[in-house]
Amino acid sequence: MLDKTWLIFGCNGQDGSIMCDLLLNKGYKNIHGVVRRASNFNTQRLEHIFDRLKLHYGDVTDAMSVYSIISKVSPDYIINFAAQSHVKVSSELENYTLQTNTIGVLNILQAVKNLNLKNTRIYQAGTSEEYGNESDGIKKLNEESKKSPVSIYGISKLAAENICNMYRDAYNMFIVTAVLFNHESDRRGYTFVTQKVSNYVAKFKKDSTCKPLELGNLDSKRDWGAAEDYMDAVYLMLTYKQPINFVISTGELHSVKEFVEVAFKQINVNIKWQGTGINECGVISQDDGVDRVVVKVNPKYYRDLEINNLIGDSKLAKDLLNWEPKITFENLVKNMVNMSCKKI
Ligand code: NAP
Ligand code: G4F
Repeated sequence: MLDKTWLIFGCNGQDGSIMCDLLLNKGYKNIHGVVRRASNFNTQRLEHIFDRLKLHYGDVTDAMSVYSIISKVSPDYIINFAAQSHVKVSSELENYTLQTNTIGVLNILQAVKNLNLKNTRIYQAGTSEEYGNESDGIKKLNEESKKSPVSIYGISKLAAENICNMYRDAYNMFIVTAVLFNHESDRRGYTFVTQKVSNYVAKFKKDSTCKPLELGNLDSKRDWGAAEDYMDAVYLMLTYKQPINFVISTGELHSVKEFVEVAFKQINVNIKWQGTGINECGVISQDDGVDRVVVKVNPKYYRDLEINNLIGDSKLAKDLLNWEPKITFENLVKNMVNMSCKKI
């Protein structure tokens, strides 16, 4: 088992780097990763394990490079984490998002099919963003729920999922497209809301006179889990006896405001909310009795179409994989803030 070869597209991102750690900790030795050439170092998340990985330059939009890497490595497992993964950015980089997130996957599948790698198992990173506004906050979304994406990102991922399902059925390939809900860690990119807030709280702790944090929709709610738990689920799904598109989530819903409150609580700061809409702000009480604004709304962070509630039901993963999240929401926020404080 431990002699199996893994190939991870997007290995230097949040999930890719955590997956590399997980596989190394399990004792796998043949772990290949694909990174894009950049004008500066882009492998910071892999620094601690750099010498234990076999890295290749590549880009999922470049079919030739994808084919040539897969042909050279002949992997037992392929994980495709490569994506333009930012929902808001997908409204500005529409074609690019579809090229990377949809055609990129097709390039991987075509290579595996054309190379006749019949035993290669493939994981494609699906997302709760594919559902769009199908939950009212009460209804938990599962494997059967309708998908009606409201962003180019969601559309690109749903198209990728459909292509994967078609390849799985038509060519009898082992392909899993799991639908993972939001998952976070101290390796999260700085423009996602959880890391943006955690990083700000750490800055505020160091210098409480810093400018207020600017956020978009404070009322949207997400089912935030810990990336480490979710990578355990990816491993279980890929090594399960059959390919099933599981939903991976915590089943808990929290608002952006709540995330902010819990994050500030880690440094013993109590946030109160005042105003409404774009005038809403998070304030702290000061000794002189005057409230000070530390969080305010900047509409530039609003989405064209927002998903108000995203909450999942992972009963199937619990029943078949015995997977359950271990890290609570409070501990996730605490870990992210603590790590941000250490980095600053
Ligand atoms: P991430 O941190 O943004 O990582 C994305 C990775 O893809 C990075 O390594 C990035 O490399 C690489 N990449 C981007 N475009 C590429 C291209 N054209 N060719 C090759 N590599 C490319 O995202 P993540 O949070 O780890 O998420 C991993 C995957 O899961 C993504 O597909 C994401 O859409 C999906 N997903 C994430 C979540 C979540 O909450 N985190 C939930 C559901 C699904 P660079 O560093 O060069 O940009
Ligand atoms: O952190 P976010 O940008 O994550 P989002 O859009 O839910 O997408 C993440 O999760 C998806 C799974 O559902 C992944 F597929 C995707 O790749 C990515 O990892 O935003 C979360 C919420 C949104 O409702 C957003 O409108 O936070 C709200 N928000 C409020 N202020 C903000 C901000 N989001 C960002 N990025 N920046 C803000 O200032």
